[in-house]
Amino acid sequence: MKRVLSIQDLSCLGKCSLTVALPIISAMGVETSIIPTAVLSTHTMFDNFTFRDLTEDMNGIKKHFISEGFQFDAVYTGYLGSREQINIVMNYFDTFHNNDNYIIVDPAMADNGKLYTGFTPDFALEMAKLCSKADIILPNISEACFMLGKDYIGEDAAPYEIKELLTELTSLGAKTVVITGVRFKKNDFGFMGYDARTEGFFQYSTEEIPIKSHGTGDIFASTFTGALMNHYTIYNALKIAADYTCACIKNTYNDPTAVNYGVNFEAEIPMLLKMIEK
Ligand code: PXL
Repeated sequence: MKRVLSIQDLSCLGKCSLTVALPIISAMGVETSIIPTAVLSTHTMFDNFTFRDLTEDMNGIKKHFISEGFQFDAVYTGYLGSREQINIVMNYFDTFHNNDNYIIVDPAMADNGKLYTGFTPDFALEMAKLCSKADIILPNISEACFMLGKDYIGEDAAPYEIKELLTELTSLGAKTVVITGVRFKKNDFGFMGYDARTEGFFQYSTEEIPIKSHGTGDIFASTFTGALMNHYTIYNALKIAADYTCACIKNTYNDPTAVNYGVNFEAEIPMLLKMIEK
């Protein structure tokens, strides 16, 4: 069985980061080890959330993993709480990266041109350093702009502008860069990517569902990681992630009882398993 290590926060309520990565990657038949970097009462879109920083535990966990000789088929990171945590995670990459595994970074820190509560532009530049050590990075348009120290180009940026971001991000060091949340035209929403080895661009889109919700980037990145571990190519794993994320958002849109702080990813897990023939 493949084994993934996911490093991100544990938000008690809110359906994001580890509470999304664990069920989705596990459901896809992949062992999911975790490093919870912090425990929050909710994700940061709620007011008055609590935040228990677990930075102090991160090095001890790594040391123990090394002493046990644990290896991972992928290390996947999402939301990280501080520059110090980013530095520790870089160290995890140095320790656990090898020629046969993947380092996947979702630099979860911004949306709609705004950094999440508690983050500064300096934090984004540190995240860019983390991305330089990854095989595959999955920023949205806001995160891409912040990491490049550029003005936000907006959600309706033209394809040539996205392509510019992609090539600039590739020069940071990742082999495959994928920008998520790209609107190709009205009602047509997806990702655009660049493979530095083939110097080729690629893209894929699904129908755009007219609601925005938290945690959808985490659903996309987790599903991508799980599909990659199920031997899909990078492009096909990204397509599966886009189709599943779209199905989750659609399910939520059609559910009058749905919550407004996350999407109904649980209800679409059977559909995901069918897609990967499990
Ligand atoms: O979904 C990204 C995410 C992860 N973790 C925390 C967050 C967010 C987005 O708001 O607040 C704590």
